[in-house]
Amino acid sequence: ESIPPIATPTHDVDGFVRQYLRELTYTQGTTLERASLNDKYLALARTVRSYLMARWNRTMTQQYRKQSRSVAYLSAEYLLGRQLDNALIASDLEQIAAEGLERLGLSLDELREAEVEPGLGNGGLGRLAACFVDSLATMDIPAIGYGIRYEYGIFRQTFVDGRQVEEPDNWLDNGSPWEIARPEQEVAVGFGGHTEKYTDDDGVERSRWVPGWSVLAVPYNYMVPGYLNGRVNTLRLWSARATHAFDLKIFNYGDYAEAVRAQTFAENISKVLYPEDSTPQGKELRLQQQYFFVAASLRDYIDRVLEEGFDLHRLPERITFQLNDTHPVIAVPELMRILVDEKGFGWDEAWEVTRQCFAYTCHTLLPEALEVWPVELVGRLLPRHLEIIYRINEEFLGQVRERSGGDEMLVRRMSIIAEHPERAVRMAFLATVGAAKVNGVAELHSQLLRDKVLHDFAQLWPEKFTNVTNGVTPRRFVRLANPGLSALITEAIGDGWVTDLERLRELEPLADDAEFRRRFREVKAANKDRLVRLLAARDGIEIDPSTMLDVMVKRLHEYKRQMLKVLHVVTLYDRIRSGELDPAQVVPRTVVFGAKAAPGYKMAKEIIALINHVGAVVNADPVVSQVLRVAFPANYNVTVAETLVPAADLSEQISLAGKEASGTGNMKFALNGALTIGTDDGANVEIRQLVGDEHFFLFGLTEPEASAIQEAGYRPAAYYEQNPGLRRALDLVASGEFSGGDRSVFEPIVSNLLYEDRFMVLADYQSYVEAQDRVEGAYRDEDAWSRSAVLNVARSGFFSSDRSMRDYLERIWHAEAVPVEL
Ligand code: 26V
Repeated sequence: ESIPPIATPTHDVDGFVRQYLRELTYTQGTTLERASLNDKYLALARTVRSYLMARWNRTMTQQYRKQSRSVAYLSAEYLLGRQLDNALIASDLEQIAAEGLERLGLSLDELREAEVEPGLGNGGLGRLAACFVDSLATMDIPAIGYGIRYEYGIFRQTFVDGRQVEEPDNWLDNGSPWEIARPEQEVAVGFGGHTEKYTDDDGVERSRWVPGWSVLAVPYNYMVPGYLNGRVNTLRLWSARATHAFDLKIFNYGDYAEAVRAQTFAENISKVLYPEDSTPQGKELRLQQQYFFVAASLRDYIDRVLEEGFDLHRLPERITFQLNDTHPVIAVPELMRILVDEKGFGWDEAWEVTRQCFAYTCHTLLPEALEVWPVELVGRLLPRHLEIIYRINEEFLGQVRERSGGDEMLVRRMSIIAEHPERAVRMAFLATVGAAKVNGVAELHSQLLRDKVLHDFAQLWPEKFTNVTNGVTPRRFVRLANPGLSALITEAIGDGWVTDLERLRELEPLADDAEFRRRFREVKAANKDRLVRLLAARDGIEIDPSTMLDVMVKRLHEYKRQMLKVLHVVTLYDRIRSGELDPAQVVPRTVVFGAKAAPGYKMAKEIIALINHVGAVVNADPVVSQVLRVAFPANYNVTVAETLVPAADLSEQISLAGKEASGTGNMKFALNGALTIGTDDGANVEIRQLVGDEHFFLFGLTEPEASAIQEAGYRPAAYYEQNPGLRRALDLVASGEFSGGDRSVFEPIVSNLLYEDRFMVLADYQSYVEAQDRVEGAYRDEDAWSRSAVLNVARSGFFSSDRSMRDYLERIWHAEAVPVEL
C-alpha cells in the first residue's frame, strides 16, 4: 500500500494560520494566550520552514539520483544573518505571513525582531560565504556548504567608557528552529598519537596513523533556500561531542570529575568562533577546529559517494572542494591520507586526484595575515599529516629545482616549510601547490597576488591563477534590506533584477527623470527614518534624518583606516570651533561608525575609544553639533547593516591602496544608492570603473605610489610638519581635548601615527580632506547627487554574487545548474 505524501501547507493565509497554530500547539506546546514572544517566534520560524521542507527533501532525493557534478564550499565562517526574513522571501510568504499573523493579533515585524542572528563569522570572509551559498541555491547549482556550528559566534560588543567590552554571544539559548541535528550521521575525528609503518597483505610497505584521542563530529543541517525556485541546498555545520568511550570509561572508574573534564575538553573544539584575526597563528585550538571540520566534511562527502559505488579515482569529475582562505587547507593532506593510507592508492595517483579536487581562494595581502602553523604543533596534533606535507613539499621542491636549474634561493622562498623564525607550515603555499586553481577576490588583488605574495608560484604555473571578483546577494542586501527601493525598481523595470542584477542597467535613463529622482529621494528619506527608529530603540542614539549620512562600517583594522575618518571629523570640529568655517555654510552630516576589534588587538581598541571620545565631545559642543554629529552604535552586525546600508548617503572605503583584498560592504552601499569616497583599492577600482569617475570620490595614493614611498623610506612626521591642518588635528588629539585633558590617553595613537603609520594615514590626509570638501559641494546640489546615486544603483549589477558564482563555475568549478521542480 502506498502512503500518501504529506502535503505542504497551502500557500494562502488560511493554510498559513492553520500551520502556525499547529506549530504553536503541538511543537511549542503552548497556546496563543500563554505564548511568550519567543514561543511565537519559534512557531513562526517552524511554520515557514515547513513550507520549504518538501523542496529540501526533493533537492536531496534528486541529488542522490542524478549524481550531478557539485561544489563543496569549505569555510570556517558563515556570517548568515537572520534566517526568517530570507526564508520568507525565498518562499514568497512575506505577505501571507503578515496577514495570517495579523489575523491572530500578532505582528510579523515584532516577531522578526525576536530572532538572534547566527553570527558564525568575523566579517567579509564569512559574509561572502553566506552570499555564495545563497547564490548557488538560487542558481540551481548542486552545492553543499561545510563549516563549524560554533556554540558562541562573534562576541557581542558593548562600550564601557567608550571602550570595547566583549560579551559572549549565546545565540542558541532560545532554541534554534533553523537547524536539524543528524546525530546518527556523526563521524569520529582523530588527533595526536603516532604513525607506524607496516607491510600489507600484498607485501607493500605502508604507513598508518594511530590517533591518540578522538572526538565525534555531529552534523547539523541548515536550509539554504533558493529564491522562488524549487531548490533548497544544505549547509552542514559540525558540532563536537566527546566520544562515548571518552567519558564512559573514566566515569566507570568512578572519576566523575575527570569524565566531565574529558567531555568539556572534547567539546571545546566547536565552542567558540575565533575573533582573533589580529593573531592568526599560535592557537592550538584553532588548528583543532580546522582539522575537525575538514576531516568530518571529507569523510561525510566521500562516504556518500562510496555508498553509490562511486570509484574514487574519478572524484574530480564529481566535486570541487573550494577552500575559503587557508583555514580548511589541512584538507589537502587529509584527502591524501584517506586515498593512500585508507583506500590503498599509490602516492602519484592519489596526488593526481587530490590536486584536481581542490581550488583555493586567497582573501588577503597582508603578510601577517597569511597562516603558518609551527611544525612542532602539526607534528603533535596531526603526525601523519606532517609526514604527508613533507613528502608533498619534497616532490614539489624537486620540481622547482629541476625547472630552475637548482636555484636554491628560489627553493627556499617557495618551500611549504618556512625555516624562520621557527619551522612552520605555510598554509597558503600548501594550498597553492595542492589546488588546481588559485584565485584572488578582486582584479587588483589577483594581480598583486601574481606580482607579489605568490609571485614565484605564478611564474611556475601561470594558468593556475585567476580572478573572481566578489559579489553580494541582491536578495538580502537589496530586496530584503531595502523594500522601498526594491518596489521602486520593480515598478520601473519589473522584478527580474532580483535574480539578474545586470538588469539594473535599465534604470540608467531614469537617472535623468526628475520624478524618478524625487521618488528615489523619498525612499532614501524613508530608509533614514527607519534607521532613526532603530538607533533610538536599540542604542538610545538620536540622529537627525535631514543630515547627510556618512557611514563607515567594517571590522576595525589599522589598514582600513578608521583613523583617517576620525582625523577628518576632528578637522571639521577644529575648523568650526576656530571660526575658519561658518557653521551656516557647512552641509550638516552624521558620521556613523560600526566596528568590532579583535579582543587582543590593542591599537584597534584604542581607536574605538578615540572614536567614542571624539564623538562625545563633538556631540556635546553646542555649535559644532548643529552641523556635525558622530554615532557609534555598538555591536555592528548583519542585522544592523540591513537597516544602515539602505539609509546611507556616503560610503567610506578608505583603506590604504593595496591592502583591502576586495571589500564587499563597498558593493552593498553602491547597490543601495550611496556614493563612495574611496581609494584605488580592492573592488573600489571596479566600482569606480563601472559607475564612472564623476559619480565616485577618489582620493589617495595608488598602490605603486604607496609602495614607492615605503621603499624610499616613509617619514610620516614630515607630513605633520608640512601640513597645518593635519598638525592642528593631531595636536588636538594629543592635547587631551577628547580625553578630559589627560594627554596620556591617546598618546600611543599619536606616536604611532607620527613615527610609524604603517598604513600611511598621514600621507593620505590632505587628499582625503580635499575629497571630503568635494563631497560637500556635490551634496549641496541635491538633484545632481540623486542622479549620481541612481546611476550607482543602475551600474552596480556586476556586484551580484550570482555573477561571482558564474565566474567560479566557468573558470574553476565547471558544474551545471540542475533545476529542482517546485
Ligand atoms: C586581516 C588581518 C589584518 C590585520 C592583521 C591580521 C589579519 C588577519 C586576517 C585578516 C583577514 C583575513 C581574511 C579576510 O577576512 N579577508 C577579507 O575577505 C573579504 C572577502 O573576500 C574581502 O572582501 C576583504 O577585503 C578581506 O579583508
